[in-house]
Amino acid sequence: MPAQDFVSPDSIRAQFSAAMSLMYKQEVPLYGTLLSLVSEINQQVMAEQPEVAQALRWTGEIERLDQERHGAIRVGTAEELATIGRLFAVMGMQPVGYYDLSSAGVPVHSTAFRAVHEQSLHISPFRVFTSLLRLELIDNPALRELSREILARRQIFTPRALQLIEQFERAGGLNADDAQAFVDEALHTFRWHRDATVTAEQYQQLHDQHRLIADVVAFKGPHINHLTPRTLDIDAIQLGMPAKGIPPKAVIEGPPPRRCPILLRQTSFKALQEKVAFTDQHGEGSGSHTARFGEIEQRGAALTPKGRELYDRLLDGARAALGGVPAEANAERYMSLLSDSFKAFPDDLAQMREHGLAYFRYFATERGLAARGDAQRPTSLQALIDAGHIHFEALVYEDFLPVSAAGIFQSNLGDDAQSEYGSNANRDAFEQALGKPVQDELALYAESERRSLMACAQALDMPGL
Ligand code: OOG
Ligand code: NI
Repeated sequence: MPAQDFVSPDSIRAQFSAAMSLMYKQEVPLYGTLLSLVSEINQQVMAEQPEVAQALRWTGEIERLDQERHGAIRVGTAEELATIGRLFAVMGMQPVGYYDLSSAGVPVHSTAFRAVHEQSLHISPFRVFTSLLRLELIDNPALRELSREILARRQIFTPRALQLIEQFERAGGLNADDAQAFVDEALHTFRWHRDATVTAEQYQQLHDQHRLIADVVAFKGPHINHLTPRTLDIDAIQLGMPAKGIPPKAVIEGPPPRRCPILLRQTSFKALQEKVAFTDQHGEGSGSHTARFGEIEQRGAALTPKGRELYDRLLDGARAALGGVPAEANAERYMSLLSDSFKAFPDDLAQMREHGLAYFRYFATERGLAARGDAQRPTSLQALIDAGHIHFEALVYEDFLPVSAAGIFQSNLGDDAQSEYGSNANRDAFEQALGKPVQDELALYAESERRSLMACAQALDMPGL
C-alpha cells in the first residue's frame, strides 16, 4: 500500500482518545459531570483572565485544551507491558520517563506513553501513565506464585488488535478502515470487566497483600482506572466539586497556587465501589472492588534540571515541616506550609527564564518580522526580547510527578493502605520488560525549545539564535 494512504498515528491517537473518553463517560458517569465542570471553569477563566487565553493562543494550547486528557493503567507482566508499548506506538505514543513508586509504598514502576514532538502534541496530547506490577516485591511466595499463574493465563489483547499491530509494524502504517478497526479493538483492552478471574477467597488474599495487587491480578484486563481532563484553575475545581456531588481528595498534589503555574497540580475524587462476580459466585456479582476514580489536573511550565531540583527541595521542605503524609486532618496546614516554602520559587516568567528554571517557546512578533531588513536591529536573543521582536511563553509540562502520583495512588487506595517496600528503583528491569529504553523527558523539552529558537531565527532571517 502506498504510504500516502496511511492515516497518521497522531490522528489515530486523537480518535482513540475521544473513543476512550466516551467509553469512560458511560462506565463512570461522574467523569462526565467532571468534564462539564472543567469546561465551565475553563470558559470562565478565559473570559475573566484574557492574559491566560492570550498565552494559550501563542502556544496553540487553546486548540488542544478541550480534548486534553491523560489516563492510567496497570499491567501485570513483562509481555503485557511490551505489547502495550507496541499498541501505543501505532498511535505515535513513546515511553517517556521512569517513575519508581515502590519508595511510596506502591509495588509498581511506571512510564508515560505520549507523543514527543510539539506538533504531534498539538494534534493530541493524550498520554497514558502505565505501571507494571512488581511481583518480586510480594513477600509471600505462595501468593507470588499464584499471581504469576493467574496472570500467565490471561490475554488482554483481542486477536484482531494483535493482527493490526503486526500489520502496522510490517507495512509502516494503517489505512482509514484499519485505523478505525484498531481503535475499536484496542479499546477492549481498557474496558472494565465485571467478571473476576479469581475466587472470592483468592481476591481477599491478594487484597490483603495490597489492594493494588488485587486490582491487577484479579481481573481480565488492565481497565483504565481514571481519565483526567486539564483545567485552567484547579483551586476553583476543588471548591466546585462538592456542589456537583463529587467528593474531592483532601489536598491538591504538586506545587501551591501561583500566578505562573509550574509542572503539574492534581486532585481526584475517590474510587467508586463496583460490583464484581468472583469465579465461585456463578455470575451473581455479590463482591465489590474499588479501583476507578476521576482526576483533574492543571499544567504549567516544564522545569529545567535546576528548576526541578528547586521544586523537589521546596516540596520536601514543606512535607518535612508537616511531619507526615498530607491528609484530611492536616490539609490546611500543609497548603500553608507549601505556600511559604514556595516563596523561594520566582513567580514570574521573565525571572524564571533569567534564572534558567524553566523551558520556553519563542515566537517572532509582528514587530520582529517588520524589522527584518533593518540593519540596526538587535541580534542577541535577550536584546530581541527586550525590543519586542521575540515573544516567549513557558513550554508546558507534558509528564508526571512521582510524589504526586504516589499521592493519587494512596488517596484512591485509602489512607490506611501504607506499605513499606523501601526504595527499589530498577529502571533496567523496567526497560528490559518493555523491550526498549524510555526517553529522557528533559532532552525532549530542550529539543522543543531549540526548535522554537531555530524557527524564530528563520522567520527573522537571522543566522541563528
Ligand atoms: C496512576 C497514578 C498516577 C498521575 O496522574 O499521577 C497518575 C494509577 O493510579 O494507576 O495517574
Ligand atoms: Ni493520573
